[in-house]
Order: sequence, then C-alpha cells, then structure tokens
Amino acid sequence: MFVAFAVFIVTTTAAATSENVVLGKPVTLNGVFGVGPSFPGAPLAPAWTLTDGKFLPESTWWQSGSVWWDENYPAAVGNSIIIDLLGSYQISSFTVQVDNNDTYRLEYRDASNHWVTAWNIPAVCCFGLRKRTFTLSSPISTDALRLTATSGDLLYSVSEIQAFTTEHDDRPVGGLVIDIAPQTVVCQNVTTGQGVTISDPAPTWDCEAAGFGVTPGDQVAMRVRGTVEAGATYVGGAVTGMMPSSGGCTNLTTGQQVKLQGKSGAKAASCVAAGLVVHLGDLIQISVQGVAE
Ligand SMILES: [Ca+2]
Repeated sequence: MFVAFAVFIVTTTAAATSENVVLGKPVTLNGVFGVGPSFPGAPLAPAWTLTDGKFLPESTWWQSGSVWWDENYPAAVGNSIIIDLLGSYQISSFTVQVDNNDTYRLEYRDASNHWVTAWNIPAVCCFGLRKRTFTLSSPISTDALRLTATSGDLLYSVSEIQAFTTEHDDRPVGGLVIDIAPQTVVCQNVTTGQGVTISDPAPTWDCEAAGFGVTPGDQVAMRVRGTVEAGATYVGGAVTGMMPSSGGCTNLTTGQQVKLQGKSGAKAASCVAAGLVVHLGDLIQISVQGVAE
C-alpha cells in the first residue's frame, strides 16, 4: 500500500511541471572563444544565446550562430563555460545542443564548491550541432553548471544548455538583481490591490518578509530601480515564487526601453541580452508581471 502511494506521488509530481532552470541565467566564457586557425573569421554568438531557450536547427554548421572554440589554438585549450543559476535548484534532466562529433562534460557545483560530473555527453551521428538529452538516476541540487570539451576533433561548439527541475518552487515571492545597485523594490499584488515598497533593498529581497501578502494564483508584479555598477555585463535579475508572463527594462537615464525575452516562463533575464544599452551609473528600472506560485 505504501509503495503504491509513493509511486503515485512521484508520477504526478513529474507530470506537474518541468521547468528549465537555466533559462535567462548568466553565462561566463572562460578562455579564448571564437579564435582559431582551422576556420577563421566566423562570428562568435553572444554567451547569453546558450541560455535563451532556443535551439538552432539540427545539423547547423558548427560555427554558424554558436559559441565555438578551436583547440588548435593553444590559448583555447581548457576553455570552460559556466552558468550561474542564481540560487540552488534541484535538477533531474539536461538537454544540450553541441557539435555532433565530440564529447563534452557537464558538471555541477556541489555544496563544498567542487565540480562534480553530472553527464559525460557522448558524440552522436550525422553532422553539426545536434541535441542530446539525459535524465539523472537521481536529482542533484546545485547553483552552477560547467561545460567543457573532453575529446573530439578539437573544433568544439555549443548552442544551447538546458537543465530541468520537476520540483515546485515554494520560495517566497522575491527577487535579485545582478550588476545593479538597487534603490527601491515595489511588490504589487494585482489580484488583491496590496503592495509593499522596500527601500534600499539588499541585492536579494523577499517581498513576503516585507509584509507582502500573496496566495498561489494571484497576479503579481515587481518593479526594481537601481543604478548600473562597474563592470556590468548582464544587468538583470531573477525572481522566485512567481512565474513571469511579461517584463521589460527601461534605462531611465537615456529613455530606452526593451521587452524582456523568454516570455514563456523565464525566471531570469538580462536587460543587455534584450538589447538595452547601459553605462556606469545609469538608472535602470526592471518590471515583471506574472502569477504567484
Ligand atoms: Ca540557444
């Protein structure tokens, strides 16, 4: 009886949600990318395209719209790609789209800051950028992923990395910003009409701890204003406890506005990836609307 009940729970949880926790998250390229003697001159796709939720057409040429590197160029040997998940997530499966005739390794950062192999990605048939999918025998919890090449023809490329959780997000409604010094956060419950304003928030905030009342299913909105920090490349943020349906960034200093991409469930987004031009000290506003979880 107990066994039958447990199986039922696992089955329904898995069916309930499958969220790509990598979507919109910051990507760091460590090493030298887009340089090499074999096929020089091909453009290098922006790092954020690896977490934009979009695959290239299967069998796309390895250097066309991808993040590529050529280990015939000595400085590119040992390149790695790191994705910051902006929080800890339980991950059950992965999908990547990488060059077909190489092997790669996807690792996760464990609680003691060591990189641990999650998946040795095999070479596959055919030609060019090809998807591979892998389900872990048991889920892992981590806040960062790292991709490296392990063997092949020394010509490596990646177009998409995805990691899926089947866990419900029971974190409070809140958020965080990257590359922005926040000045104010407004949390608005559109369903009830209640709102709270947090002045001088930390870079990570919790609307509910600030007195925000919310029930799953409520329409909620969040708005953060702050100034661009030195060395900014991402300029964006992430939310918890809500599933966004739309959002946007405004540079209040220049007046430029952009819509945030990944309307289909991205809980993180970069204003720079969405096309916002920023300078040190600009006043930025990020708005997001969605449904409380
Ligand atoms: Ca992509």
